[in-house]
Amino acid sequence: MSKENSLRGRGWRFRLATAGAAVGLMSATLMTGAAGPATAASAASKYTFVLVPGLTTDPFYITMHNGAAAEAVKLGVTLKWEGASSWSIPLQIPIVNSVLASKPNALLIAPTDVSALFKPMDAYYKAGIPVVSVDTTINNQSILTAAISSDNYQGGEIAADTIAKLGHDKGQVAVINTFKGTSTTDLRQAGFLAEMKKYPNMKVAATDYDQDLPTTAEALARSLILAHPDLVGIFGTNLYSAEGAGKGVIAAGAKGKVFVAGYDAEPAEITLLRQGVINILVIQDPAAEGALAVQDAYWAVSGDKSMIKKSVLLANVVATTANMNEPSISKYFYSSTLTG
Ligand code: T6T
Repeated sequence: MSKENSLRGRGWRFRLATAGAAVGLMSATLMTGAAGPATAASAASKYTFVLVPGLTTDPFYITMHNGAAAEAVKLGVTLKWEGASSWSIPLQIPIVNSVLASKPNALLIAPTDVSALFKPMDAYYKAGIPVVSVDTTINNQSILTAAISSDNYQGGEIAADTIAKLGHDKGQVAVINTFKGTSTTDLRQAGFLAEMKKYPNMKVAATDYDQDLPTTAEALARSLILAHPDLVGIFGTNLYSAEGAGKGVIAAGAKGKVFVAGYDAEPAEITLLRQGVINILVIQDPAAEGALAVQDAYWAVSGDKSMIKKSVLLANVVATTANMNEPSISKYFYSSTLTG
C-alpha cells in the first residue's frame, strides 16, 4: 500500500505521553452541555456528529468512543454512536448509508475496508458533510477532512525486533492478521515483514488471517506450532489475534519457547502479558484518536479550517511484563465500558 509512506511522510507526529454491547446494531445518542442534558444540550449543541466504529463490542473502539464523547461535551456537540457488533463490510455499509439520511454535521468513521467503504463515504463528501477517518482509513483519501491513526507500520517493526531479540535472531516466525484490506493491520504486517528482513537467520513461515476471531487465531497458532518445530515467534496484529495467539501457545505448551508480540490492551491480553505468555503489547491511544476526530470535525463545521490537523499519526506505547504496572503504561489500558 503506497499510502504507508505518504501517511507517515505527511503525518503530524504526536508523542502523547498516550460495555455489554447490544447484539447487531448499536446506536446511542449522547446529549452534552453544562445545564440539564436535554434542553441545554440541544440548544447548545447545534452540531451532531456520528461515530461509526469498526465494531461496537471491541474495547479499542469503546475507549475511542469515550474519548470522543468527553471531547464532545467540551465542545457542546451531540455525539451519536452507530455500528455493528462484528467487523463486517456488508454490515457497516448499510449503517453508513442509513446515517447519511439523518443528515449529521460530520461523519467520524473507522472503515472496515480500504476500498469497499469509499463509495458510502464519498456520498457524504458529495453532500458537503465532512468525513474524518479515525484508526483505519481508505486508499483514496482525497474526500477526507482528516485521517487520524497511530503509527501502525512502526508498531509492526517493534514487534519484529522484539521477537528477533527473544528468539536470539534465529528460527521461524508467523503473523496472525485479521482481514486483508484493513489499513491498520495491513501496515502492521508490512512493517513486521520489512523489519524481519534485517534478520538473515529468521524466516517467515506463514501469514494467516483470523477474521478478527480469537478462537480462530488460537486454532491457527496451535497448528502453526505443530507444523513448524523451530517456530520462535508469532505476531498478532490486533487484540483478538494476540489473545488467540497467546491462548494457542498455552494450549500447545509452548510458553517460553514461542514468543508472542501483540497489539492493543484489552483485559484478556493484559492477563496473558502478566503471565508472560504474551511478551510485548504495542498499545495505541484510541481515546486521543477519538478526541482529535471530534476536534477536527468541529473545526471543519465551525469554520476555522486552519485548525484542522489533516493527517495525524499518534505514537505507540510499548508494554512488557516488566513495565506493565507502571502508571505511565497502565493508563493506556483499554476500557470495556461505554461512558459519556
Ligand atoms: O487494533 C485495533 C484497531 O487499531 C484495528 O484497526 C482493528 O482492531 C482493533 O480494533 C483491535 O481489535
